[in-house]
Amino acid sequence: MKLLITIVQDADAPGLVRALSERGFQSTKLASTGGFLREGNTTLLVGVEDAQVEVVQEIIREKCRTRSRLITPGVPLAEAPDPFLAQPVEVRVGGAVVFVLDVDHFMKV
Ligand code: 2BA
Repeated sequence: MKLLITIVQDADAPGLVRALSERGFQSTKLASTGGFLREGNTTLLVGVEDAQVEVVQEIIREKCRTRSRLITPGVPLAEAPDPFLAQPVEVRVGGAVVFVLDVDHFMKV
């Protein structure tokens, strides 16, 4: 069995959870925050049999889009050593970041 720790953008999470559920995959949704943008994102825990990992990854690919975010470095213009440092910078986020972990043991009581 594998555990897919899947970090997605909040906007993609409802559609992904629905699509997984429709295909019979259970998931647990956690509210999380990205360390770089410090914005909310969603972490899904999905436990699946080894043979199903590819299927789940394909659903994730279908449902999660890459988006661009513009961030402005937090240096006041007057204090910036170079005016270009204060220009907004484009950051591409997602579609999804997926960690696939081996599960030693799984039980439901
Ligand atoms: P954030 O940490 O908020 O990062 C958002 C996006 O900012 C990243 O998108 C990446 O394009 C960019 N970024 C991150 N760190 C950067 C840096 N030091 N310099 C320049 N650009 C940087 P994604 O790579 O798609 O990641 C989306 C979210 O997935 C991340 O949100 C974070 O919550 C999570 N994530 C990504 N890689 C991870 C990892 N190795 N371990 C744990 N979480 C990770």
